Amino acid sequence: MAKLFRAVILGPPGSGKGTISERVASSFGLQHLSSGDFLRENIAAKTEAGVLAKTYIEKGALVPDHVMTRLMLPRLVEMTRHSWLLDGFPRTLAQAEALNSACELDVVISLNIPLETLKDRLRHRWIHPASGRVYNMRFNPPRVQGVDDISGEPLIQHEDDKPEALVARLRHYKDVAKPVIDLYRAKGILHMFSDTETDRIWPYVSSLLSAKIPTDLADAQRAT
Ligand code: G5P
Repeated sequence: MAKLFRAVILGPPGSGKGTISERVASSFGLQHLSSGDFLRENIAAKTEAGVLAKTYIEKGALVPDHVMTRLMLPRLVEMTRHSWLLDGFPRTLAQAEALNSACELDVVISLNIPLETLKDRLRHRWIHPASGRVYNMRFNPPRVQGVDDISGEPLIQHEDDKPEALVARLRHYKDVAKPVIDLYRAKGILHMFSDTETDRIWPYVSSLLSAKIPTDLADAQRAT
């Protein structure tokens, strides 16, 4: 069997992790595993972890490490036969160490986006809660202000995209991300990309992955 490929994408809230991950999934066939999506599924299903996580997310705070590792690691065990890109986990050194003990990573992509760009993007992000469709009032606006294009239902802002929570998230991100970035740099698997636009970062991410992912694996992943 071809060697599997495991990657992580790091970056502050609004840095484009989700957008780039979707492109990686469709171009290279990796499974996109998003800790934020996973948390939102648990919140919607009112699981014990979801109910607990909601109180942190609404404040713009990180969900405690023991809750995150208990949610994420079993999910990765289910994926032992797949190549994946992990988006949003690990966020802290404790999470990175837990991930280390569970699997070996091939590549870590780190997005380095100016603070003003992040604030601007997230302030304008609205979602349709039932479908998870995401709009950006500047980048990707709905046809009618405040209303989902398909269902006609109202759009809402994530609690953690509102101004009070947003500033707390961005400030905290830098402090907790530094030791994680240092760890992966020391392992020699960190690749950092700096720009204000996802479309300008994407070609570099794409060529990195083209060089790192074996061709037979990329073909096999697309076929599954
Ligand atoms: P999430 O869901 O992981 P965040 O806060 O890390 O959420 P977010 O906000 O989803 O990340 P992103 O994935 O980095 O951002 O970026 P994105 O969604 O692709 O893009 C952001 C916006 O910018 C979108 O509207 C997009 O259309 C737009 N955009 C993208 N590129 C461009 C561009 O080039 N130009 C412009 N103009 N716009 C662009 O986590 C949510 C919460 O869950 C908890 C935390 O509380 C977190 O806050 N959580 C964890 N807690 C502890 N440990 C963990 N591991 C956790 N994981 C999640």
